[in-house]
Amino acid sequence: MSTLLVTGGAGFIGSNFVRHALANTDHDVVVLDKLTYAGNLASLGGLPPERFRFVRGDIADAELVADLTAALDPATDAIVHFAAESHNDNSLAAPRPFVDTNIVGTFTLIEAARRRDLRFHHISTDEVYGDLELDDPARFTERTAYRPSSPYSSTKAASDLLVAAWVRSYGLRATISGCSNNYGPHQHVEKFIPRQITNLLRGDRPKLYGTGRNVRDWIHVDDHNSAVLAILERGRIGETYLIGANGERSNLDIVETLLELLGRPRDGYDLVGDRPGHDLRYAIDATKLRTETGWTPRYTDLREGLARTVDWYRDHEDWWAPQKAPTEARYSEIGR
Ligand code: NAD
Ligand code: TDX
Repeated sequence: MSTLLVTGGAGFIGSNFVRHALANTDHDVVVLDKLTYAGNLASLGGLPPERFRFVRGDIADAELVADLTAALDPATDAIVHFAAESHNDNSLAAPRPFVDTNIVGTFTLIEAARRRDLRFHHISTDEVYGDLELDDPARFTERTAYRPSSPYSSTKAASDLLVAAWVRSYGLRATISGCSNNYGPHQHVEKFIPRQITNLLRGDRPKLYGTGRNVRDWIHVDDHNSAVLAILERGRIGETYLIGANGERSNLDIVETLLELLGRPRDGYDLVGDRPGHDLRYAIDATKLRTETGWTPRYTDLREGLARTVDWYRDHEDWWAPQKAPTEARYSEIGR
């Protein structure tokens, strides 16, 4: 491959992917991003202009998408599709943009990809499978039935089904990956870990939904992105691969670790109201990805990964400070 068209490349995972791909492969990168509240050009600063181009626009804009894909070579190039409305709490408050971007946007891209027979990789999430009981020995696999809970996860599930149908009916050369919860630099402060880190850095208290017992399976964003490259290079067309790094922790555990890393008392958090429909536990079995592609995660020490993430937010207040007040204003409107 020589050029990757990366949608959502100004967001958290997409911007880390662009850096990762430019540093670790020979691909050039074109980013298509609408720059919603979640997109930030500052996350793409300092990239080599001879290998990187930014285009502001909507993935649901069929004309723009046709223009950009006309420039791609089906023999060598690919679309890597990260763009989405990604936050569950926002989806509960206002679901419409999730339908427009996650469903209609994905439809627009796969229509363009099939017309030009372009290789397509669709980024999805473990949330399409709903949740697990805390004591369930099972983890999600590629064969788990879809059972999404929120407007966010149901629109991601719908987009997965569109891609799978385009593979079967039109021969679209696509793969799908479903990853667990990511953490790392450049994540918007609306999300759990950066919200708590930035609260602590400003002298405020972390906010835990419900009782804090919900479990998420954490993976460093660079491990997610190395897995995406492994799937692009070695994944089988038509297949789904789950990405996870055995990082299950309760939300309370994460908050206690952050409090300790920042030298605050272990009980220095607030319990706030719960998220409606709040998924209890996610857990990924990544055996298929590991055996078929040989991928392994690099960040296996979550405490160490969190410590580095705290350092990043401490050193980059200029990046996150403008997001903080509007984000907390949205949370106070919903009482969390
Ligand atoms: P994010 O919200 O940080 O970034 C999304 C990006 O997409 C932003 O730059 C935004 O401007 C852009 N965008 C939104 N609507 C657009 C549109 N209509 N056209 C063009 N660009 C648009 O999201 P993220 O956390 O980086 O997630 C990226 C992808 O990974 C999503 O598909 C998400 O479902 C998936 N995912 C995320 C996680 C996680 O833990 N964050 C885990 C698994 C999967
Ligand atoms: O302030 C908070 N307090 C809290 O207890 C926030 C923002 C969240 N939470 C809880 C809710 C969840 O149990 O923390 C957990 C993680 O919350 P989010 O960061 O909102 O992530 P989640 O809802 O698990 O979804 C994430 O992982 C899967 C991403 O946002 C999705 O894009 C991805 O698909």
